[in-house]
Amino acid sequence: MPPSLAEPVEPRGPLKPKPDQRGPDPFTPTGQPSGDTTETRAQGGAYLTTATGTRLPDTDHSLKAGPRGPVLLRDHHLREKITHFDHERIPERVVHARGAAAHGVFRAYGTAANVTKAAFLAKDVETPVFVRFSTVLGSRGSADAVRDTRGFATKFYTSEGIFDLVGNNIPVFFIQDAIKFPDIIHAGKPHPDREIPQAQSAHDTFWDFVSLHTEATHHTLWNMSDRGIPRSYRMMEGFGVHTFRLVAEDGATTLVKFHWKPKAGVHSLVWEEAQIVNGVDPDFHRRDLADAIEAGAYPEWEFGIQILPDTGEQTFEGIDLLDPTKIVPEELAPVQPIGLLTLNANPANFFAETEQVAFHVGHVVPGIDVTDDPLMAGRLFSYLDTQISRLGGPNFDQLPINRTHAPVNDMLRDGMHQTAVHTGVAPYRPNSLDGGCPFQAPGGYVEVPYPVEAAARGRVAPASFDDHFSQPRLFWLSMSPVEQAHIIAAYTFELSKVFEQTIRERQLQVLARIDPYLCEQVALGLGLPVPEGKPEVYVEPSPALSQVGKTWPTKGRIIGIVAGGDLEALRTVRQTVLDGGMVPLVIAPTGGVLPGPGDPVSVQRTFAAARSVEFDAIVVAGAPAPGTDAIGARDAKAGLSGPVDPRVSLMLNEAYRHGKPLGGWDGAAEAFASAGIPPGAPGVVVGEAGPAVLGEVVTLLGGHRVWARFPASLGPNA
Ligand code: HDD
Repeated sequence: MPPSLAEPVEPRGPLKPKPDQRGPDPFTPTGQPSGDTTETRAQGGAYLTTATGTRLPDTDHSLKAGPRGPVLLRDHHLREKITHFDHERIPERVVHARGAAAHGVFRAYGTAANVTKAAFLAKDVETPVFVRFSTVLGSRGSADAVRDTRGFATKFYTSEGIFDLVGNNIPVFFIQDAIKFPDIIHAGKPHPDREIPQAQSAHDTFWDFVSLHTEATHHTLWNMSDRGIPRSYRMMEGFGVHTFRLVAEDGATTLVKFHWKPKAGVHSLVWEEAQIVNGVDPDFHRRDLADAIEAGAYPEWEFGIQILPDTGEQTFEGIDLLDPTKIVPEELAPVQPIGLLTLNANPANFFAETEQVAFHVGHVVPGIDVTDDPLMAGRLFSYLDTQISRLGGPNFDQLPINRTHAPVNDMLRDGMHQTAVHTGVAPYRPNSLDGGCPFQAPGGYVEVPYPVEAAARGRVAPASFDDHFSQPRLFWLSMSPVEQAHIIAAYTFELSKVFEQTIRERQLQVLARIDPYLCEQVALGLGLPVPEGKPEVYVEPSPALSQVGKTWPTKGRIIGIVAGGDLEALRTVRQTVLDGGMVPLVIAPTGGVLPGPGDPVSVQRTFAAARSVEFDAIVVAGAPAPGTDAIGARDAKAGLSGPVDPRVSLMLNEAYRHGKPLGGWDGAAEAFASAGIPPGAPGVVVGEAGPAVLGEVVTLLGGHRVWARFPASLGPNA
């Protein structure tokens, strides 16, 4: 029955959770199945109660001494309601405050079983997961599509305890030692005096720091590349960043780097598009993830490892594996797939799950160990510490989203927000009163007895950590010409927002050490002299780092269809898009259904609400209706004659400039012309009405963008 517009007057039965709102199975705080099989949502019941379950007949009026009299202090319901509201917020994460998350499942291929005894990596084992994606710098309400690193944190609820892989979409980090973390974050956050700019690096303090602290050069270069503005969380790679140590059943150890490879491909926005997105839909990535899961287009990643021998030096082909500013190129050590991650359920409650989830690098399981990377050492301290302040005490592991699926028999007791009712009298060891329980567990987690180098104590770093430029050069040389052009534009944009000229000049000196052409072009854009300096090292490029030139599945991509005269062709194209696993959105002057013969076609976007950034490709299904006045739908007129609505022209113009595939028929050419698109432009398909045009558009979409439309870098390395 369709919902009524009037306020309901009768209570209804408890609401069942939607299938995709199921959280992890309920477990008691001590890890035993709770036996709680009720499937009601909180607030699912019919009648309002206090927090302690007393039914309430009125929540709209305070208790007063008469209709015009004072409110009485004895009104417990008023005070409970307001007090609880006053305390609804918890401190946002000091970094990665803005995020979105989803539940899913990880299925292991078994291909890692020879290098690790981790039970969840054995063949065909399925493990529930919760994944939270995030930006780093912005606060909780900031926009999604800013230029920034993205967090990619995965909680595996394994049978042996929780494994948290707290990674990013960029495989290197700004700093080599955790003691520098407050410095880089203070530099990147808004200026302390006016608290601007929000969620961006285009400001003085960021560039001041990274231009002085050159170990940040590699990460900053990735941020300035297209990786800094992903198209979707679904279309990002993920990296564990550090080198980890795996332990096999026989005790043999292997060093590995963890990778997540998205099945949908690695795609990015273009900069102007990202800026428009942040105004038009600040929740772009959050919405995209939730919509895709709700539509059944489950995002998937293959989990992979680069396997590196655990030699005493902990280097590979001259690359220091303890230095988190370095990658190991895939050409030297291919990523070997070890499992598949599928995100298949949205959180039921943002606060309870996405906000309260607490990751910790120290949550590892038998078969996985950390290394002596000094960045990781500090993280092993920081994550536990931050949860205590953010979640208000040491019992955050008992929150439903953080609960392990393995039985818990710890001797941790009491503390703020303790929800377990521990039994037994002897939370100490040794004891006899509880029969000696819990006993120490044979076969439990044992840290690898890795020898510690005999050296004098000191605030020191290995000499290899001084190499800050070989890998930035490697990354630059691995980019396609169009990606290089984007990097040049990004540095030019960001540095043009820097007020202090000395900072800009200093950063140009850094760029000169990456590549002379990059430096020269940015200097040109800034109107500054090109500094002395040149790259000091020769490196081989790594083609695997480029996002351009491959073909990817188009499942889950969004096709805008501008409604035109031929409804039959529109219907066919819409259905073909759906059949291809993509999302068709019909765009028309007004909402409702399109006028015309045959089955009704619903409009998803009006001209007033549509903007190019929402679509991966656009099809103009015949001459678009001229639309309405610029304000809204009031004066909508049927009929196809008249000038193209300026909002359609703008939409096509933007989509064209952002390299999106375009197609159309019967009058579409005029619409493209009205958008300033030259006839015969690359990636603009005009032909017979129907699926043939769509087919070509979808083929182009497989390459993500029509790269030929972008001006390419013309430098000597292009
Ligand atoms: Fe961190 C959160 C990733 C270095 C201290 N970090 C946080 C999150 C991600 C990362 C994805 C968000 C987790 C979530 O969704 O809840 N961090 C990284 C990566 C790093 C890194 C890939 C380098 C390889 N982080 C790092 C250092 C420190 C921290 C060196 C401190 C010394 N990170 C934190 C934190 C946060 C955090 C303060 C904030 C909220 C939280 O932990 O739970 O502890």
